[in-house]
Amino acid sequence: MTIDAFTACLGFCIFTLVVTRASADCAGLTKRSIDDPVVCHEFGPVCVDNTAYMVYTRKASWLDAEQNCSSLGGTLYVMNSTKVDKMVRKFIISEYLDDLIVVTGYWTGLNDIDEEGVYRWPDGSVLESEDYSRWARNQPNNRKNSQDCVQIWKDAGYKWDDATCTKRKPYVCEYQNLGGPDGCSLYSS
Ligand SMILES: [Ca+2]
Ligand SMILES: [Ca+2]
Repeated sequence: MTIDAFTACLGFCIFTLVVTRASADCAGLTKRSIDDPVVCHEFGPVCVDNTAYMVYTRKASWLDAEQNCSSLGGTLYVMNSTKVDKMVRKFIISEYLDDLIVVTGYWTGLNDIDEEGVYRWPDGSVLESEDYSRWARNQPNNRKNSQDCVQIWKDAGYKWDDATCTKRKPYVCEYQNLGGPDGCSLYSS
């Protein structure tokens, strides 16, 4: 086995482990449509640059969602580039996930829990003004002084919106360093 093959296998195996753990009740990684029975609450993966993204439609508070992602070896979603933001958005739309559940939006990892107005990713890094962002119109607005967790908001074309962290929403987890593009071939649209 060449080094490359080994590396590819290693990435694949880790990836398979993560996804298998995440999808224990699921029929597989095949593309789903509105005609499928709703037996599965995990959808994906979508892969971008060594990171796999999975959508979980079982609703949870932001904190529970982050803990669920962590327990699977990941974190809540970091949509820090146009490419990633667009890919995940397209996946949600193409899988008709909004038709499977009543949804206003999906939790992401971005939050200003620690300090109002300072948005941080799960690793603690700050969203700076020059960084990629895609806020919905007039957002973030910290409505009623109680919005610290960021969703991708369905009614705003999945642009970003700060929302109340205790609200239960579906969410997106990400799993990093999966060993290259091999993992991505598991999902084919
Ligand atoms: Ca806030
Ligand atoms: Ca808001």
